[in-house]
Amino acid sequence: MMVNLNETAALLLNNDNFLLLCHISPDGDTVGSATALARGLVSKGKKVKILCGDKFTSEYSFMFDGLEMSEEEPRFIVAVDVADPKLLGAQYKKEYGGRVDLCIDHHSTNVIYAAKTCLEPNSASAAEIIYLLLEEMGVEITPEIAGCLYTGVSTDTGCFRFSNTTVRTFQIAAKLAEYGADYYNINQSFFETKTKTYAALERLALEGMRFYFDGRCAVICVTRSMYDETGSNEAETTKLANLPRQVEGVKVGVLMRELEDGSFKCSLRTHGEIDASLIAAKLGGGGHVGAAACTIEADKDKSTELILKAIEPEICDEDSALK
Ligand SMILES: [Mn+2]
Repeated sequence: MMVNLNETAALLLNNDNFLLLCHISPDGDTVGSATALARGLVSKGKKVKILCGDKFTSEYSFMFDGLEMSEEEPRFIVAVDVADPKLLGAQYKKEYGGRVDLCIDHHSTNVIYAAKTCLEPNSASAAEIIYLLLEEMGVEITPEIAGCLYTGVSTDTGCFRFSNTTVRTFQIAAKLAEYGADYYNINQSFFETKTKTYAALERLALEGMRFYFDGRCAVICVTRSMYDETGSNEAETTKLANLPRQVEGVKVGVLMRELEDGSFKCSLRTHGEIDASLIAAKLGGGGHVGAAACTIEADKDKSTELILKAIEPEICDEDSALK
């Protein structure tokens, strides 16, 4: 059943012992949304625990500062920014996938798996929805909550550069700054500072960038051996996803990264005129117009072939008539 903000706020206020679930390969939006919601619920006297199928990296740790996690058995399960139960990871999918009480999300590809779903596909981030929800619940927005939400809002929009950014995004960001979000340090941490290992991985990945379809598609590929070579790790690769699209003339940017089992996760980025989620959906994935992902269970060559085949009709559609 679909629920609006009002109904969602009432649901949260009328329940207790919450478990908030984040998606695997956690990003600023899923973590920022979960921690902000957790803080809001705690301020209303509720007990809350947050879980994620993958470990949270250290750049997110400030969002958990001073946030007390409940040890109680969860009674109300909320997934935030999770479009599909498989994004909970194998263990939590098995444990909780079939009994999520409420899903708060902004992915148009949400498979509607929760008992109740609060979905706003035009929202640039889940954090924007959480902000409106906390206001609806009468939660006082502290500087800590504002910082968590600003992290979600800024990271899902690439610091307000992506095509999903709206007037409302700026309005909410301004509100969050007013409420005391430490936007300078958050921007520095997520958009300026690179670890040495990431810088090495980026150099290696860019060296291997390949272009297809007259330069309209750029692909970079990260293999497991690159982690050994650079000391980097999978968590650091998320930032690479935006790089291929930065090249002039590129309409679809692809990051392929090899997973532990040898399959390839493909992250797609477009400028919004080509629907990345349509391409990802052909291979069992999903996401947004400007950013989507899928996992291909094949080796590097076969995975590249399959992703290019999925991209070709979308990228060649309008221009092929001109040739
Ligand atoms: Mn998101």
